[in-house]
Amino acid sequence: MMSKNKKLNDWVESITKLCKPDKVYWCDGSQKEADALFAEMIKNGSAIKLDEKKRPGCYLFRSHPSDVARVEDRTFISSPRREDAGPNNNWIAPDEIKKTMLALYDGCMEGRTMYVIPFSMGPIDSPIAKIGVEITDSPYVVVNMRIMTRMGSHVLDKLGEDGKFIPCLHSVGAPLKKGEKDAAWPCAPMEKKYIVHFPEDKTVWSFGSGYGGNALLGKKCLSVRIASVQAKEENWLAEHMLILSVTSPDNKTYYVAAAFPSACGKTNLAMMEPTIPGWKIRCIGDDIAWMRIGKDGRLYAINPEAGFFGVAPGTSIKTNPNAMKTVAKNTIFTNVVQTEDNDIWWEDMGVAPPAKGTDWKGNPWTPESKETGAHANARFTAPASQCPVIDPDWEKPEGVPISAILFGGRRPTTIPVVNEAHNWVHGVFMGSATGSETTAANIGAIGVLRRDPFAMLPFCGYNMADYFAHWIDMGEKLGSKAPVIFFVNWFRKDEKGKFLWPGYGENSRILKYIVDRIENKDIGHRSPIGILPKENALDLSGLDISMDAVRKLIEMDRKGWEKEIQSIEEFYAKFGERMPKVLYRQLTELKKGLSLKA
Ligand code: SAT
Ligand code: MN
Repeated sequence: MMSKNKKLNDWVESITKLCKPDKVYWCDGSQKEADALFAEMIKNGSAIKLDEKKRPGCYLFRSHPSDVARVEDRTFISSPRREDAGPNNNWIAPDEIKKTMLALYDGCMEGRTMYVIPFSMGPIDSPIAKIGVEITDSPYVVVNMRIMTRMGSHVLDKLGEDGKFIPCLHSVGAPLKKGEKDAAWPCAPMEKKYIVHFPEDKTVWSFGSGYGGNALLGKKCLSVRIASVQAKEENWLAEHMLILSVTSPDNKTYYVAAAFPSACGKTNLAMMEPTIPGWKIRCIGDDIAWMRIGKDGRLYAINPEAGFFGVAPGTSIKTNPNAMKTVAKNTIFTNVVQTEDNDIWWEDMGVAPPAKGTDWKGNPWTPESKETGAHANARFTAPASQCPVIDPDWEKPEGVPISAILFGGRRPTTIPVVNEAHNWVHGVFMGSATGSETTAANIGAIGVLRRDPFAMLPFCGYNMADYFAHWIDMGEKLGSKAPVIFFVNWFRKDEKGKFLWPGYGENSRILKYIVDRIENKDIGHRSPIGILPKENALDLSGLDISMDAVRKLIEMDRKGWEKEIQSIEEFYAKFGERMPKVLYRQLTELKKGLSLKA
């Protein structure tokens, strides 16, 4: 098979010559094709079919122990000029890295099949959607891309003879000699892994890793890193944000987009079961939002993805009942525990652990084992359409109109549970100062505060100072139609290290407050750090929480903010002169408000 698109055919031909696969296969996206790929992967020992009665259509994979998360050290923005990648990215010159990677790609698919995956990010009929084509030698990537994107022949039809697409090249970097037995999870050693983005060519080259965001190139690579560059060029926003809808008891629906760093509970928030009576929350997306100004001047968002690639450990009936229902069937599990009766388990799943099982490394495991059974970044890949609370409008081609934008992170101190920006520029300041304790979603130290502006630090495809300027510019274009911006923090702790806020479904109380503020209810008071809830503003009915805790959650912690400002200043300094002046002015205003020396 070939496509009608000459550019695509030429590209596939040139990559075939370079990578030298045994076979080239164009994916049609059908169930039959997926079944055949799973059957093949079961045969060679890389997939395990789970119990058909307990988990219909589900499979388990175990990654190589070195290939368990995104590798930010090995991720590069290769723009012609270093300053365009900015201090927020690893940079490497395009000529140099192309030379290195062409040598790595040369013959890298020997003994393997090369798959051509045409995919659409966004509903295929959406004017906001974009087409990509991923070439990969990993059948695991194919079956994951089939869930995470709209993938298959219909995308080629849409592409036609001269449609545009974003080429994404991926190899696990493990050629097979004749007769050599394949690894269960082939990949290359760390020093040969490269995840490289070329913003000028609008293309992605990935080598050596088979995992998540390193290999499913439609996700972070295309939909955020490359798309963020396009968004700046074309006056829209490509963001690391969930999208949800909140419906009030009087049946009014509001759409909210929210940015949190990886593994801060975005998926939990996106499909939360509200605890307050009469309110409904539905999910449009859990990770990425593409937003454009619509005909009426408001900001409209689509979820470019078609599935959820969620963190398994910690997901339970209590923390995320709708995710548990979503992963009941047709789901791919990676690095979780296999139980004796061939189902899956992970830490904090809310059900008793199996007496005996097999851990994510394939070793025998019992609850007494020293190591966890599932990897901390174990994942499920599940179709969004299976989510019980998927919003009826989640595939609306024009998207949904956004009323509020939230920023948040894991902040044990200082940051209030909810804080409203005075205006758009102040909101951009808040977004730029987003920070979080690090988690297992990327390889590196865990539990230290890292500034992660807009939760985009690992995902912004260009200089972050220019990105801030782009956000300020978008605010000017949106004018009075701009969404209201809030900063939220579910992770505030007391002196003993106990969480002050119950989180999860109780976060609906904060969403209710946000909706009331959108409706201009007089329940907030101005403070130098933002508009904070008045003492009785939060609906706490039926919640067992002390007034002391509530006061702490909504206070302005002057001492804490002094430190916070210092840390933000240090962070801003990295961007030097390129930083928009209005953001420095926000810092000065804040200092004045707190009676600190400006
Ligand atoms: O590995 S992914 O980038 O897909 C998941 C995440 O880190 O958010
Ligand atoms: Mn993410």
